[in-house]
Amino acid sequence: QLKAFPKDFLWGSASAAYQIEGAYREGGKGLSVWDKFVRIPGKTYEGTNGDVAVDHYHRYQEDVELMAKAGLKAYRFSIAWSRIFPEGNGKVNEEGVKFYDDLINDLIAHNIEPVVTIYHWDLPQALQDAYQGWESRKIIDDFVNYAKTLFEAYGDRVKYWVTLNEQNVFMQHGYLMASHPPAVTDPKRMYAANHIGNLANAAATKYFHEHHFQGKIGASFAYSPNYAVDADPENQLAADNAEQMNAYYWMDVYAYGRYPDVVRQWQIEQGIAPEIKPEDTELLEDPHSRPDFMGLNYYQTNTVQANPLKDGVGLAAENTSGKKGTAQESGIPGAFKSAENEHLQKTDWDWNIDPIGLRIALRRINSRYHLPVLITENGLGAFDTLEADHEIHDDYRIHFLREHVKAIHDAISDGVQVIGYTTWSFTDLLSWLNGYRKRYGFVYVNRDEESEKDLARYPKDSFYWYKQVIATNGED
Ligand code: BGP
Repeated sequence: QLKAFPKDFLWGSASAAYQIEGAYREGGKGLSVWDKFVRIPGKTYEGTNGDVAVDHYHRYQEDVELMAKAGLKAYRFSIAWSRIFPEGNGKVNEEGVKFYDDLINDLIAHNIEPVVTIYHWDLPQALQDAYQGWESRKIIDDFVNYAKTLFEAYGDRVKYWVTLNEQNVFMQHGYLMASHPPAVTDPKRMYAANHIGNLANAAATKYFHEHHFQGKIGASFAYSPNYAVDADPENQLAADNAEQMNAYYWMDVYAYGRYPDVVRQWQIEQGIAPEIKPEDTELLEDPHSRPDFMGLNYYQTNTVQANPLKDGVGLAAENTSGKKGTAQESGIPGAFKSAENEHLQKTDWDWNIDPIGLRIALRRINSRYHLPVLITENGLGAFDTLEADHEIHDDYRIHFLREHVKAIHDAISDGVQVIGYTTWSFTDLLSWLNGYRKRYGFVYVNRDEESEKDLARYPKDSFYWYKQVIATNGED
């Protein structure tokens, strides 16, 4: 007998400020590191940027209206730090505070639970200029001050807070692969900045708990479980290395306040271990710094094999072309490297499609951390076609999501506590490095080069499918 989805399950969708809002210089907003980064030639797909994005800043009421039509129970969005503090700290920009206040009120008026991400990568450029952002411990106080401003402004209405979105992604892309700002390639700097990120995260979480705000708080992590390519113990060890380095290293510190010894040892040997002061450990291990849930962004699994020392490849590489089969090998020398998984299909961007992997991710988080899980992202990036009648027949997306909903159902039946599921994404939006043609939404946003680029919204077939899923609490 399968357990059904809980009655109050948060069926929803997600987005992030930079990817939808546009209005990058309006409403008193300061510039973020992304506003600057997208202007460096060759950094994003055909130079696309979020200056206008899907103009959610001006059209949020229309978007909330559509969410209500789909019957969404929750909507996850992020706040642009530089709308609240144009300089990152100092004077609050009341116009920015009001924008999110209006959005939150509008959501609540439509019975949609706001799930607020405090940081989804758009660091105020002023803080990067002042002290190199995440590389300075000065950011800890600024981040806590920013979070506190949000708790005080919206904490009476917001019950779910996500502190940092995908620390693993923005740190690795920013400081190892140089594909996100500040575009650095230096593992030592990456682990140092990451440790500071963990301190900022812990300090904000601690502040939230100590001041008895209502609601729950946690970070969202991009977890892609690692499989070994076969039963060869060398490859099994490689899969364990990948779990330790790419998953436990990041999630353990949220849940337990400490890094896995195996990774710490490897960092010391490589000379890239971050400095951990006694007061850091105290803060990280403080019970008030513990999250109330684990936020899970799930897209795919990785399959790995042994990686003989020095025969290494870079830490990761991505297909940003949308041409299947163009992803490069990735891995860590001596630890693991990517391998093909003959059992899995791929998206056009070479992401493995693996619904069972979601069930595995949920079970592993449950056994290792004993925390409820909020699935804060999951979805399929694809090329969609707008038909002459403004319909979009995205049966591939329905199929993808249906299989993942089944996997969540199975995990709940296994005993995992899952609070909700906010798919990526509600409307189409900007994919950081892949432009606007990699679409994820239930709602098509018309930005095609040949047409009028009017940013009109058209619900896709998947919109009506999801509406039915929500109405039947997961039966579809
Ligand atoms: C996650 C991010 C999202 C979103 C998503 C899809 O890593 O949190 O912001 O972009 O991935 O990724 P992409 O746009 O690269 O396809």
